[in-house]
Amino acid sequence: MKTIKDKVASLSFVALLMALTAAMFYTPTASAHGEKSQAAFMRMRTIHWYDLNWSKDEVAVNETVTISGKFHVFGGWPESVDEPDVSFLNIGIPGPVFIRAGSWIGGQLVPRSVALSLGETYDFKVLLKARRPGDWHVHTMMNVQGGGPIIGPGKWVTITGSMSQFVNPIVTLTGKTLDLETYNISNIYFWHAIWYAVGVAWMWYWAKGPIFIPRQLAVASGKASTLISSGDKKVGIVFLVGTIVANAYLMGATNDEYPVTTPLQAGTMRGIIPLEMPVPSVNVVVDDATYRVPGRAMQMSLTVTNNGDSSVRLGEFMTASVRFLEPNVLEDETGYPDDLLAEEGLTVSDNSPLAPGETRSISVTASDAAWEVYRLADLIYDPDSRFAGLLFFFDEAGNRQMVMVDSALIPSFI
Ligand SMILES: [Cu+2]
Repeated sequence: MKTIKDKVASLSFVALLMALTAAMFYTPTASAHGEKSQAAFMRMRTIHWYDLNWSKDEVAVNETVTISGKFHVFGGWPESVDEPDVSFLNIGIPGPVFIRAGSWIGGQLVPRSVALSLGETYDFKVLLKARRPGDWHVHTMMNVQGGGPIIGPGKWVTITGSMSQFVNPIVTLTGKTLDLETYNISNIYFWHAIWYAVGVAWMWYWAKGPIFIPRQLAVASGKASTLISSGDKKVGIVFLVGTIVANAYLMGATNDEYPVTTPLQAGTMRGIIPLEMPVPSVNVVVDDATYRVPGRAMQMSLTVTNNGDSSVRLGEFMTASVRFLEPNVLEDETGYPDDLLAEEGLTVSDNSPLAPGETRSISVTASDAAWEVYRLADLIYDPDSRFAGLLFFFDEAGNRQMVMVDSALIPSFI
């Protein structure tokens, strides 16, 4: 005989299972991506994103935004992160608020993973189509197998309009036009509901009787075999045979209706062509680098030699997507995200033009709240406390040279 307690126990068990299953369908909206919590060395010593451009700040549903720019794959890639042999150019957004209509590296379409080479620089472009209205933080991102997602800078983009207006038409290889956004959606709901119901029926059948304690007692007293009746066995067979038959029949029916299918394409694309970068005529040696914790400033002593034929000045230091500018040399006109831009963040002890053939020792200070806000200062607690970044020099004609720096960073707490 079933007691009230047993009934309550089994009902709550079923309710718990249903709640757990339903929870899998619940995906709340997130507006940030934890970009600040990614280890500082990951952002400083892996992929350096620069020259970025988000084509628009505001778009209507169905309109497109292009994100383009360059990334430098740091030659001193950390040992604790797998090398970018299998990398996927992605976009960091909170769910499918945009769809990716296409992405390119070095002018080549890259719908799948690519192999990147350390020390090389690539240009890239991602075409996005707006889907869900709202304010979204849109980041560049590189997914590296064995390394995780490596996040680039994010910029707020507003999507206006209504999601119900969103369309995603494609032409299949057999010449049919269909809208991927709504294609067969009722069919998908129908079959999810059917199998959900079958699953719940299965759970309900086994949880309806007395569970836990009566069964535990039966097992403990050696009567475990009495727990499963011949009726239970029949029900089990009906579920098993029914599921196999239904699957076989439905698979056959689907194959008849859609005779031509191709699998999702995977694999790694090799031979992506990097940008041909001129050998820099400016040579930089990092003599030492310290981070002053109270001042939120990094100070580098550099020995700079100009081997070119035009005098140069230092205009920018960029690390982990934070740009420190020397305001006398460079002003940002690209609309780079404010929180990642230290417009007057770079101070150089002597930034008068460095003549061709001249060598000078300079002290360069990169200071901004971003060191703390973006948790880059956490670097000083790493067992391999190094920083890396890009220095940009400008000659008289405004030509730019990019020089990579990489050095140990010693913290100073006073
Ligand atoms: Cu973000």
